[in-house]
Amino acid sequence: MSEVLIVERIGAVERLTINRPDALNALNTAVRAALKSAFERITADESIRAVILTGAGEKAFVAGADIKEMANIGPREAEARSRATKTVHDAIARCPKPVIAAINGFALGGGFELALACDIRIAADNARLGLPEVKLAILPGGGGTARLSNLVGPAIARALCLSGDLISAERAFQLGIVTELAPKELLDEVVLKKAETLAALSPVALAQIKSVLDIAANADLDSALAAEAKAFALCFAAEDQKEGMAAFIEKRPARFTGR
Ligand code: DAK
Repeated sequence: MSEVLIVERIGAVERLTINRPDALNALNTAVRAALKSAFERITADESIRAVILTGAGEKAFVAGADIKEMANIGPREAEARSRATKTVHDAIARCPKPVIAAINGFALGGGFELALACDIRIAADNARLGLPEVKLAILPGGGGTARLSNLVGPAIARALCLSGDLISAERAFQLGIVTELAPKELLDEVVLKKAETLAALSPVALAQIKSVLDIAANADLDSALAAEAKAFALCFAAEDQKEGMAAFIEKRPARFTGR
């Protein structure tokens, strides 16, 4: 059996490719487990400074949770899957390195939710995104309702969740769901360039920014601002801050070490 997750290292960037192209990379138990352990490993590996998540083949990023695996389960099993899905999303959120979703085709249901758990979404111009769960008489149970509402506001989130309609990459870009579009054949190149740019930044600053953005998304303004002030101060305890500012003053590129 071929591996469900292809792992590649390109300098300080790790690319994870979900590899079930015959099932449009649908998320089954094996893929979820592989993703969780990959992100735990990446979190602990200082040499990895940015991550790309994408799908194998020409057609899909991820076309959702595996419907065939899910068709006959009961509520208990559904709850267990819900927990398993959350652990994957938590592993991405807790990973202190930036994670870019390279959306190379359909990003539907659990696949859209997986992309929403990433930090940055870049899509091929022919990609299609949506939450079609309602058409299967279920709901976006992997954070789709909440994360999408946070991202685009309740009106658009309601329209997408309740209709199950798919949207084009262009529409997703207009809505701010994806931040960049690339011609399909250039997507890998564009995403790798972005990942390499992020990988050259300070891991200390990136980790603090991720953590503070997460707090800002979930806390009241005072708590978020307090967390931001603490994280700002923490950056000044790191060598990277000295290096970044010295490099600016000396008009040279900075060499960040994460110390
Ligand atoms: N699961 C399993 N197999 C899938 C699949 C999926 N989600 N999507 C596609 N495939 C399979 C097809 O069955 C087909 O397999 P064979 O028949 O060749 O064996 C193969 O991939 C190619 O698909 P098509 O022949 O359908 O390709 P088309 O180009 O005609 O259509 C499509 C592409 C993406 C429009 C279509 O495949 C499609 O509508 N797929 C289903 C999309 C969908 O409904 N996705 C949402 C699934 S539900 C949870 C968290 C999350 C979730 C649930 C719970 N908890 C935390 C509890 C998420 C739920 C979902 O994502």
